[in-house]
Amino acid sequence: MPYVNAEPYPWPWNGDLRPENTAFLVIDMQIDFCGPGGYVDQMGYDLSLTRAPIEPIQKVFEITRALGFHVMHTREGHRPDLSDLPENKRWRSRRIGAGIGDDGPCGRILTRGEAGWNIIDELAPLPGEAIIDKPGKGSFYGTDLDMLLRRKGIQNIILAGITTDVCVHTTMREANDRGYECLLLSDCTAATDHGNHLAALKMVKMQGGVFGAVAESAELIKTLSA
Ligand code: C5J
Repeated sequence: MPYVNAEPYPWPWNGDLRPENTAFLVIDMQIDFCGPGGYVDQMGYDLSLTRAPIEPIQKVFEITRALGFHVMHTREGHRPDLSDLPENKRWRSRRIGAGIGDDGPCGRILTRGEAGWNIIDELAPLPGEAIIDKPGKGSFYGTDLDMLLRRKGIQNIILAGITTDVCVHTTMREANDRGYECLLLSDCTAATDHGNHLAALKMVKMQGGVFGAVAESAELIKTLSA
């Protein structure tokens, strides 16, 4: 497969892009982040921003699933007894009116098993696709993601989901440090502030691609369709 037309370099660095060695990792597309009554809505942010990646991600699902790429999903959330919730994280969320573990319109906010914690129906995982439950922003901390990726022989990670500047960026940075070759799909990710989204994309592209590369999903689809 040829390279994806990405910035700041054609991706992946070595041209070795195959379904067997590449994961499409979709981060935190949960009701809590892009559904009415969820965590992001309770904080008062504009849901149209975090819902914008839904359709582009659906299109990438179509082709990656058809070609047999590894498709993986993450969910941010805490145990019902909140034993994995740092006190300061809870305190800060309560301060902004969306206390993690507190009752909200979609059940207890960011709590495993509650309605708001589910991945939205539009992007529901298919049977056999790995789901990583994470207590933090990064997808590696406190999870078995790295073990799954290594066992599957994955070298490349294509990232999507929300939010660009928080969970997606933390995951991309950690993946990059672990030696994975990362591509962030600019229209398949979004932030609660559009300026932060743009800044997060720009950060990836500094220093020759300090965390990997960035491309629009149409460029990936073009490469995979060739
Ligand atoms: C946040 C996330 N923003 N999925 N979580 O708290 O980015």
